Amino acid sequence: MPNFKAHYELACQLAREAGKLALQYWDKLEVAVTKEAQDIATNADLAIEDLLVKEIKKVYPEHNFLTEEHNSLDQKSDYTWVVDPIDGTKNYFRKIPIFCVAIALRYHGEEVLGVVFNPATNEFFGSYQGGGAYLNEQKLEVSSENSLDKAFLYVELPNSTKAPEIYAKMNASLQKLQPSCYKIRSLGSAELALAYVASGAFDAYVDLSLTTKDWDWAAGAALVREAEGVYRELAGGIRLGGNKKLLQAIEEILT
Ligand code: LIP
Repeated sequence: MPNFKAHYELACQLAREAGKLALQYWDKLEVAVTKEAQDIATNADLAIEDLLVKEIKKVYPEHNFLTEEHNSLDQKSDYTWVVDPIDGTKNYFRKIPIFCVAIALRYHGEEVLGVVFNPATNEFFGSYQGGGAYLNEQKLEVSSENSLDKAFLYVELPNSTKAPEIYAKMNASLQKLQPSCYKIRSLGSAELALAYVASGAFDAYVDLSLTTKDWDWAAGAALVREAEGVYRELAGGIRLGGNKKLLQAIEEILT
């Protein structure tokens, strides 16, 4: 397995530059693209993604890219950069400081590096395989809570334009989960939520939306795994992150 430290250092430097740009754009935001009825990209999303991809390409011109906006590129490389310039755009657009720049690297399909940076709070989460997971200078480990009835859960909910079958499944899962745990929260940034699972702030992540894309979770999955946790997908498409025992309890409730 190669060493990913140099890739990680590049990702950290670029995430900081991207974060600076996100704050600079905050006073001159415009909706640049309306994707589906409730899905937007701002001028900042586009500019930040362009910056990240351009700078990574300078160092790794042969790598693949999987990005939220318009820079995906398959060059049949073993390496794929997964980039969400701003995860939580709807929060960002409304000046709610719960959003992040998210950069992940996959090697042969496995997430080996994850950086999640919220420039509004200066929380910088980073990890690469074998290097530990950190929030700023603090080393991270997922929560050791394994009783579901005491667990503080992040639940990812779908956008409101999705198919009714998705609501039916989500409602059925919520009806089982809510009375079984301590408390449920949803913040509007899956990447940031997974970073908070890596830090132990949330005991587990439960994605009931069935609609998150790779760039919504790849960096967070790397962080959770490097913080001694597990990130995985259940057969029906629900995605979970947290410690192994708690995830087992959640899986039992949901299946
Ligand atoms: C969001 C996703 C995010 C998820 C939110 C929402 P936005 O879209 O990117 O990962 O947690 O619920 O769907 O706000 O970035 O357009």
